[in-house]
Amino acid sequence: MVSSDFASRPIKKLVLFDVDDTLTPARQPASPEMITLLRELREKVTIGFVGGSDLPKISGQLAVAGFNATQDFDFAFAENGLTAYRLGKELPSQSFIKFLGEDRYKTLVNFILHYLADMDVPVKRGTFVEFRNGMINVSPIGRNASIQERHDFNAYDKIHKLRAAFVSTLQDKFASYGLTYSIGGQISFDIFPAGWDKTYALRHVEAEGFEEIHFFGDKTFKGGNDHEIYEDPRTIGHTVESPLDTMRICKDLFLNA
Ligand code: M1P
Repeated sequence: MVSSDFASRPIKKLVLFDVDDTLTPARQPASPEMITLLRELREKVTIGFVGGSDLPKISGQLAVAGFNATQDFDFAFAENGLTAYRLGKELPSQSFIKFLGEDRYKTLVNFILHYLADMDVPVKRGTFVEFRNGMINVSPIGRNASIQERHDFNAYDKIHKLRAAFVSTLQDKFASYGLTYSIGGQISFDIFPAGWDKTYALRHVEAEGFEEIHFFGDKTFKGGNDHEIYEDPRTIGHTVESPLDTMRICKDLFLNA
């Protein structure tokens, strides 16, 4: 039976969403129409997001028309669920640095910084390694890139596959560290302990007694950062092409059913 906190929803299902290119355009704000849909959905089902980014970035993208990411979603999972909220209250978490230890982290980040310094990309901006709670994020162009620079790098990397080569080098060099590398966005890749992919978030919801857990994501292909949770037997996965696609499927499945 579903937890009493969610018993008033007519449909006893949990609907989880990836953020970039599922709820919003990549690293950009949600549309007012998406926010309206999320509010309507929450009248019927329990809703949550599972994003790879950190909470400040996701909160900023969803802060449209007074929407609050941790209050207006039942479950808010940033960094794949390493930062987690249930009904506005923060849940206990683990950390990347505790998992790896300072010495191994230093060896890893020193190698990354040397590799980045030797890497030739059309432009370089700032913040090449972002240290987060549950992961680190590595960007050859730097996280301070503008929207146009992001699009340009993404197109360049589709041809030159710099991130894929970088990841492959790290996989070989640090094979004993127990890490996973995930190219989830346009300009960077994430590094986190094996198993701390988006399925990590499911441990926070599996005891809630939902009849079904749906997951919507755009990068559900093998190697994409939605793949593991999409394939997980605990979820019913939906691949979407855009936020508009997400809205269309949600209306069909949960609002107009
Ligand atoms: O879409 C999820 C990814 O979003 C950002 O990627 P990028 O800046 O490369 O577009 C990052 O926050 C990344 O950690 C995250 O997985």
